[in-house]
Amino acid sequence: MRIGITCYPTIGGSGAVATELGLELAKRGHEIHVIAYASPFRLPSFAKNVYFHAVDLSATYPLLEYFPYSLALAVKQHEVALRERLDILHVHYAVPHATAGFLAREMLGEAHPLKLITTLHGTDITLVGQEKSFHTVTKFAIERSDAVTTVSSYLKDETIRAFGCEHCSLEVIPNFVDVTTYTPDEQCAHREVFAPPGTKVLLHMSNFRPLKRVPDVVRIFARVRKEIPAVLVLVGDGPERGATEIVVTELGLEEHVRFLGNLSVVVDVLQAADLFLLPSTTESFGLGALEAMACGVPVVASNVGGLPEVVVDGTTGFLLPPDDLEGMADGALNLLTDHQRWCDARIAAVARACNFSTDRVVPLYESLYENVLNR
Ligand code: GMT
Repeated sequence: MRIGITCYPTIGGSGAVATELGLELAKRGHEIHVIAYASPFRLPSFAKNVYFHAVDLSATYPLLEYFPYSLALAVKQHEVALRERLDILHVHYAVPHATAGFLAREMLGEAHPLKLITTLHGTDITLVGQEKSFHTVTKFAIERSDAVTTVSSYLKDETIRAFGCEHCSLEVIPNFVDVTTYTPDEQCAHREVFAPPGTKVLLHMSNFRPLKRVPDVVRIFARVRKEIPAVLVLVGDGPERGATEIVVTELGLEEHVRFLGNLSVVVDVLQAADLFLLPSTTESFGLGALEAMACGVPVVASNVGGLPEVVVDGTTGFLLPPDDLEGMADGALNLLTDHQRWCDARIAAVARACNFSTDRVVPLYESLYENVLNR
């Protein structure tokens, strides 16, 4: 199949999933055309069967105080679909990608029947899509997609609750992880970069948006550090970086918290960790938690959204109410001070991650594409 993929190129779960899906489909012989305003952060410089097309954002005119990204995207999607004879256009994150995709498909008309698939990822449904400025057009574009997927059952229910979507069939296709790359590494050489022997490594990875509650990650870590030697490694960057640095200073933890910033390859850092922290207020799936689990890292997280579909409370880690920082610190200590319990959680985490392996999940997308094309 010839498949167009649109996503945000910036660091974030939806761009990661879209790119990994494209790369995996390309390995399976499909031709992939990534259409985005910059090359996605997980796209390597060259991959067989993968082509990148940049959306042209260069137009300037005094009247265009706010650049119409959606229109520029629709034009590029239309152009690429026509030239590359795409069968499928698969857009990730509904706002505004589903609307642009709808426009591109309508512009092509019946002479070139392009199928539009929309994958809903999270705040496109739970926050941004519900904004007054976006709600009706997002609902319209979801309903007019040829197929819609959500990354968890929670997100499917939330889509129906917030948008109705009486006329669309929503299929849950969970996020996935390459369990041949994301594996535990018992001899991880990176560990000693972060922590001397006998010191535990706690890790958080996100785009530091307020809903990720990164300052609270530091507060949980502070409680853990009162009991055992530990360091906190923070991967990512974003609006809450400054607030997080302030909390680190207030708690006198400068020596024990490492900010690594944005990384395009995270597996070796995950392999160095003993525990992954994710106290988000909302999380439709939690891709970072899944990638950590595949590397044998137990997770302590909030019991919100789709996280219970990924992390098994009491087995692969602990899930607690988002405000229960004390409970999360206790959960972390419970695992980090009992070696047998931590080993059991590590094994269970790896086994759980295998349920979301690339080999299991990517064929679900291929089947969906085939069904849509045969309708
Ligand atoms: O929806 C977002 O906030 C953005 C998106 C992203 O691009 O990072 O994150 C969502 O999609 C990820 C991939 O499907 C999920 O793992 C995240 O849980 C989800 N984020 C939220 O629901 C907050």
